[in-house]
Amino acid sequence: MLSDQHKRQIIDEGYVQLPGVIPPERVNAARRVINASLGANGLPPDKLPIYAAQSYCPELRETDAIAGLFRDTPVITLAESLLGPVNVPAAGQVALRFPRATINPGEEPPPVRGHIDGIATPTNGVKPGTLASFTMLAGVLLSDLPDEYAGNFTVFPGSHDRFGAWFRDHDPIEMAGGMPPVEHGQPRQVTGKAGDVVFAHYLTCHGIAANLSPNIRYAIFFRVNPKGRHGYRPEAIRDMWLDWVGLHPLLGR
Ligand SMILES: O=C(O)CCC(=O)C(=O)O
Repeated sequence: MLSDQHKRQIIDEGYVQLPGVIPPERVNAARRVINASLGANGLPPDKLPIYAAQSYCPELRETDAIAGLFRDTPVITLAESLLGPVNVPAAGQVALRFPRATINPGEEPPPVRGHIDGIATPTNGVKPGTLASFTMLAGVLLSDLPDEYAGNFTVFPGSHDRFGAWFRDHDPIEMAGGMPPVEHGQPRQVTGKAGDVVFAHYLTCHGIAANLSPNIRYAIFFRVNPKGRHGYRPEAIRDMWLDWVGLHPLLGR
């Protein structure tokens, strides 16, 4: 169950990390089907930019091994303690982050570039001029990540508040044209263990750290909305906690 401290962290920092939510058998089952897919199908070079932006192993996205990580584990109950009943995501994003082949001694890793999801790019499948917003990003780590710069999911704590403040005075659809000029703040790379789960507010700016480790980083992401809510919802961007009913008591609403 989520404690008040977990909930407070979401309010204050825009995300929370919950250790050990997914049992090891499920982590292994997900990694097994991903690795089997890579071995059987390979990675078509012409599809790599789309896979990186949307999902690797697209044929696995709706399978029990991948989509079941949300609907058949404690993740769904935890998510519903924040948002109330949710639309159960039909598919997960298979998010692999590959190591670089060479590392130059003494090289500074590049800074993590932050973004908010749902803004059209040439590869992410979002229709230009629209904003594919949602309520909560849920990430499942399938790799142990003891260190930084291993392809870590990276958040910019507190950025959700700054973006939320921006949208009190701006039409959310403006973001369809690109990231608003809002300070991202300092990045924090998420380290942890396979089976950990991260929940982040839609407005929490996030990105991917360079992978200077020798390993592929495995994770699955789900984009979650309350039941009956689909797609762009400007009122829930202007009023950034509107749909987070599980936080309303702590927010005094
Ligand atoms: O793979 C990751 O750690 C983050 C992926 C991401 O930023 C995204 O899909 O929006």
